[in-house]
Amino acid sequence: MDLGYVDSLEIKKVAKQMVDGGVDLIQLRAKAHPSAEIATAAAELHCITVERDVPLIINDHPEIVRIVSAEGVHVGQDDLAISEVREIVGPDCMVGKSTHSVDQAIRAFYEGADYIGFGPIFATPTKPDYRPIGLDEIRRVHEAIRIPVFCIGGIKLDNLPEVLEAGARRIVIVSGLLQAADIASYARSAKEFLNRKSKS
Ligand code: TZP
Ligand code: MG
Repeated sequence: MDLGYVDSLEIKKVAKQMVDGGVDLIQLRAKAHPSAEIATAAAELHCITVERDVPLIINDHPEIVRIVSAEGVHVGQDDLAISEVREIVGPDCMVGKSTHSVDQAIRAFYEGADYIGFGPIFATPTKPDYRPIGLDEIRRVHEAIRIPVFCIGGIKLDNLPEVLEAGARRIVIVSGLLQAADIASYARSAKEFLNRKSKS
């Protein structure tokens, strides 16, 4: 749920469409909003996600995680260390980290991250200043660490088969989902691909 793509007034509606489509987890990402506004968005979102047992992860703001009792927090390479974040959010909260190479992924694993984001796999307007990792590193990162890896960046329904073929097991879609004409059916189609892949 990136507030660069979704108007604050639409958060609840979009969240419902996401969970209806079978999204397993929602992260709230808001790079250009004041933290009071992000806290309000987080509280609204959490009302929807708890009802459907979908974990809510807050990007960048461990203090908001505490306010709304979200299930997780996500930090980047330039943010607080995992141990510092855990001091704020407590032991029961998931802490994830963005990584942009296999080396960073290994470091996040040893730093104690519960999961990592790994990307951008492809170039993406959502995170424009990063060099794409490409598909070849996906298998390598899964061999290197034993925590969940969420492949992210430029992933859409049409390139999902090749991302899964490259070894991805969990994927994040931001603009592809949020700009879809029908968010629920877009998510449903992505889940079908993933479910089919996990059975094969
Ligand atoms: N981290 C790595 S790529 C990315 C983030 C937050 C953006 C993903 O967005 P999109 O629109 O699915 O490419
Ligand atoms: Mg950050």
